[in-house]
Amino acid sequence: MYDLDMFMAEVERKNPAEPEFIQAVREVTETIIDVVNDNPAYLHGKILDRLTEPDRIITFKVEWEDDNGEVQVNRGYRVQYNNVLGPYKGGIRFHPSVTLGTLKFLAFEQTFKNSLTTLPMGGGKGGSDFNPKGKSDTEMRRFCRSFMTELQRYIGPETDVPAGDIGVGAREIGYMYGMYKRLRDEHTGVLTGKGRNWGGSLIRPEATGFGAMYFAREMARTQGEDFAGKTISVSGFGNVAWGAVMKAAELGAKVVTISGPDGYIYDPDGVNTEEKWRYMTALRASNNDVVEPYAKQFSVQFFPGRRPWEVPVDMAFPCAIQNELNGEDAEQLIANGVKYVIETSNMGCTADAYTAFRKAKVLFAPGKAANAGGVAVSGLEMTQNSMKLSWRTDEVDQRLKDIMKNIHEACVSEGMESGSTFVNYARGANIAGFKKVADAMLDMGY
Ligand code: 2IT
Repeated sequence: MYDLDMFMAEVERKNPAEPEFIQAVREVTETIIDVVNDNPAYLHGKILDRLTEPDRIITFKVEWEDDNGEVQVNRGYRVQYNNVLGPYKGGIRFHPSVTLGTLKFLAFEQTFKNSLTTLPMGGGKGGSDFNPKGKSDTEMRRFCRSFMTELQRYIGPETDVPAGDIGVGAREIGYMYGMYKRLRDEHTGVLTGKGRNWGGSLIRPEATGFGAMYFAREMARTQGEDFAGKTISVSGFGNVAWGAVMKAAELGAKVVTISGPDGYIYDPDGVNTEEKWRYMTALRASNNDVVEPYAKQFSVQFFPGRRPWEVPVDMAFPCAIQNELNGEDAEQLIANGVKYVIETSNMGCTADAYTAFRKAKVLFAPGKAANAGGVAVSGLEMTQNSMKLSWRTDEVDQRLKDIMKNIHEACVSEGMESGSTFVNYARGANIAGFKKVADAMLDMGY
């Protein structure tokens, strides 16, 4: 039998100074430990011990030259967490907060998320502490090329397929793909999030935000409510937030906030026009990491240094980075009557926030379920690459919708509390994601 406290003490001992990894492991273990303890095969197979150790961790040096001719050194990583369901699959993050612990937590989450998509993908994650803020296009290119010079040894279309994440978008994927192709002389589906003309899937850039909205619509339906007409707060202003605001508008809901490290903007009419979406894209592409100019451009209010969680809404969508919504933010949202929280960033809510939502019976969708649309369309990109063909927009979108609906159903079937319509989505997602990975591990032995 596993004892939660004893098990977690051991995880903490083995992974010192990795608080996010420990947080992610605890959140999953808490919700599945009874399922494990009830199953002799999981116990005999030491499944929790095996799932909390990544298959392989690679770290490497990334040397590059900045525009002043100065030599710079960063650290690159790839965490190949688990490949029982398919090749390692997960994004690459370039952000100054990146540490090995961050990437271990992301790769751990990715393993269960990818399992939920039902597509054949294992879990991985990579990145660097490199900060894209203020970097020129030339610097980005030099860094990406240097990063791929090392990474290419460890990846391949049937081995490990990276994609974008924070700080890595279409441009960076392009530079990395170019370097891979040059070094290996292969044009394959080794990365996803590629450009349209060279193997990328339609809808991939928007997929995470679209998927989160499809998921939220299912949540509302389950409560007998209409998604249309809901007021929504979104944090962030990158790719994910962008897809989210566009799909929310299309489905008839109103997003009233977006945010950056500098603060948030409040747009009471909604971020709901082509012009506003285009402006968001231009802001992000500027590499300045600020949203304030949006407020000036569209004559709306900007709240410097504040987070959007103080605005009263029906639904909140953290779309920026881990632990961006804390216990106090959660209490504020609850006091303002929030009914749904859809974690669209990976582990966007702190453990305190998560506990507060659970106590207040707020419907809380964890990132591994709600944001799985991004990696799901990456999986569809891999399929299209393997078949050497390209699906139409409506084909990809329909598959994305079906996948999000299936994930929602899996969460409901494992997480609905008997005698009520309340769904513990975190428990549902963890159990559903875990079972497939665990069963495959047992099938394959050790
Ligand atoms: O967190 C994520 O799921 C991603 N950054 C997307 C990963 C992918 O392989 O598309």
